[in-house]
Amino acid sequence: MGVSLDPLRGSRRSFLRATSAWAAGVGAGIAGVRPILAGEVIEQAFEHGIRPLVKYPQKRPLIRLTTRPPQLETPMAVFNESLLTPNDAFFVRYHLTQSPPRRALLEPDSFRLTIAGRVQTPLIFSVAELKTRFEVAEVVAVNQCAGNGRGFFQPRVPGGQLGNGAMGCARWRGVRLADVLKAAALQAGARQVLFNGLDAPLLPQTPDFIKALEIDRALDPELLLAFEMNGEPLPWLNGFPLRLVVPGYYGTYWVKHVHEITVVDDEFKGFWMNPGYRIPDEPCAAIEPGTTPKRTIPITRLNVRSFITSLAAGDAIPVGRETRIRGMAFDGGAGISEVLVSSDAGRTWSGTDLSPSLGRFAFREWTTAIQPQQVGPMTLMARAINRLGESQPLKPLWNPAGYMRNCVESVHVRAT
Ligand SMILES: Nc1nc2c(c(=O)[nH]1)N[C@H]1C(S)=C(S)[C@@H](COP(=O)(O)O)O[C@H]1N2
Ligand SMILES: [Mo]
Repeated sequence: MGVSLDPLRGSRRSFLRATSAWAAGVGAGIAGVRPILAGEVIEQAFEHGIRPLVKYPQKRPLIRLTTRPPQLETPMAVFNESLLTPNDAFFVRYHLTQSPPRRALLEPDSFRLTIAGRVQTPLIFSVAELKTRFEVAEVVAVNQCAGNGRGFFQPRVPGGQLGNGAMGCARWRGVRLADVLKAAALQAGARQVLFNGLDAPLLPQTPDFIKALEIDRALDPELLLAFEMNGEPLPWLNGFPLRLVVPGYYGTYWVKHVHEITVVDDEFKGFWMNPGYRIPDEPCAAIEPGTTPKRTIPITRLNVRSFITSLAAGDAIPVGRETRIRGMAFDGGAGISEVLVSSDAGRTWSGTDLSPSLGRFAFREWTTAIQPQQVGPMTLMARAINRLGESQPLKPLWNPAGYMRNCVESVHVRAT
């Protein structure tokens, strides 16, 4: 492949040009937020929050957190563009320095998926063989990093200082993991299923990125070995040619470039399951800020979140006239039942209109109108409730890894 992962070695013209396919999705009467250009910087709303916008292969300029491995965040304005996050704007998260795997390892001639361990028939497939051997299925689902919003934690916590752009919603298409496991025939006593991708650590002492799912979860027909995202092959940086899709679970389980599936009869203790990606075994995974949890468990399901997407901090809206606003909400699969909006910093709340659902794992659009009565600053908030009656706390919760932020977010605008 002639593409370089170093943006400065990439095409200078595309590096400098605005690449936004803006405005297409900005619906009737709802204002948009301005597009973002490569070479600019943005500032996240926390200390040390200045980030460059950088263009990577198959991506438009995104918010760069780290270079090795590449970690890119989606600018919030993208979530106002369409409910399905475009592939070229979808966030990128890797742990290991040798990421993404070299393109040559991923091409049809070399890439194979193996299924081994506690199975009666170990199997090996190319992606083309998976497509012909198994039924193809689809799901619209949110992939969100456990650490999305970590940069807002107070007191601050170590780890990638992310704003809220480490999330996205896409239509994933692939074969069911359950069908593939059944074809391999599990042995009695199978307890967990491990997933390994082709990315590798640079140093031998760095643990490889391997994730484990309990056998019942792995056999859930919702889970896919996906080869397509929004009708296209997966982008290189999002797992080409095959990734695990675990609807309702945090992104850490959505192993990219997955090439080894291993069934085991005990509990896997690898670094990325323990001590990595664990939350306090407490309601809402929350403990007293600055303290250490007594007991931890692996992180699993997304909690309820919602965002205002049509307005950004500092925007002006007219007094005495209706402004239509919108945003989206999601949860771990119960489904959103209601989204409330406040335009007075949380003193009073009113309902919004929910657009038709794309499925219980998807971003759900909401819209409403607000009408400022007087000139001055306004704090807008959205708060979602799911079908289980779960909602979002008004004040942020805390845990030492900076996971699962889901408090009500504020957008500070001016009525003029
Ligand atoms: N092979 C591999 N898969 C991986 C990771 C990784 O480091 N290597 N990171 C995981 C984490 S923590 C997240 S949040 C998601 C991010 O998916 P994306 O990069 O497609 O947005 O990928 C997951 N799958
Ligand atoms: Mo993540």
